[in-house]
Amino acid sequence: MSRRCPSMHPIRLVRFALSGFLLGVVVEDARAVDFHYEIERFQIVGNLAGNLTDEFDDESMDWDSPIGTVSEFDGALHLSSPGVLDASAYSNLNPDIVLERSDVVAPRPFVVADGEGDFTATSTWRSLPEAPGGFFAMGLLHFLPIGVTEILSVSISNFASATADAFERPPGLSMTFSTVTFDIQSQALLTQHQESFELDPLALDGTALLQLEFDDLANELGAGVSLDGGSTFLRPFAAREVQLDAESIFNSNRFLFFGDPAIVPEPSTALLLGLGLIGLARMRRPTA
Ligand SMILES: [Ca+2]
Ligand SMILES: [Ca+2]
Ligand SMILES: [Ca+2]
Repeated sequence: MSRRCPSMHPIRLVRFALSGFLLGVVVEDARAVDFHYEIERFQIVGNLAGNLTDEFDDESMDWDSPIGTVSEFDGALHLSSPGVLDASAYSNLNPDIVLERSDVVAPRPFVVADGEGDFTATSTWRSLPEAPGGFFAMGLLHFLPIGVTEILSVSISNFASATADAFERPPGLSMTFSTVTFDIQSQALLTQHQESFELDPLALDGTALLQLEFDDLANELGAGVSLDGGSTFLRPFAAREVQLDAESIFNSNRFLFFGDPAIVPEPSTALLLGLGLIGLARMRRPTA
């Protein structure tokens, strides 16, 4: 355990580990968007959980470390605006990316661990994200040695062209299997590996199921998306090797839910903004 971060108190390490991806740097920005994602249920079958479901039907938001706007009512967990504006999460991928985040961590009973058997984790979302920057995801956080945290996630995005370019993903509706690592202390994004697959809007019935499947023997995680209420799953990506912790050390092996629409100015907006700033600079010059 001490190899991970010998000088830090476990509680602080938890906070660092989660905040690295959940908080980032809060920025003032006028580009906030309206969004509202609803999770109908979350279920894990296998591993430590056995067969555990949260239907979100007790009107009590009892999940952990919420940021932005997270609430429970009407039989669902809601991730909605206003979120926390975050310009740092992908700043080394593209400095134009600002996320508006409403995120939350699944509570303790949903913890998993290496060596405890296969599992399938499935979340059911009531609607799909809307353009220009719609994005939601289910992820699994665990530690790598030497102060690095890794999150594997499956997501659905609906990006207009500028946002899609910034993320290096296809525009429109797509599913992405992503692995990111970040430094626990500095919270800097270290690596990102993502594969995306375009979704056919005609195939949708309005709901989306996100799934992560763990093969304990092979130590591999697979990602799937269902657009027909769970009858069939799209699994266009190869499973990825993952070395989960053998126990949940300092809150590792936790499931995370992200409602993080991305805000990237379209070129016309950026151009107008640029022209406006030039105009402002010229106006101010005589008095400077
Ligand atoms: Ca429900
Ligand atoms: Ca509840
Ligand atoms: Ca294993």
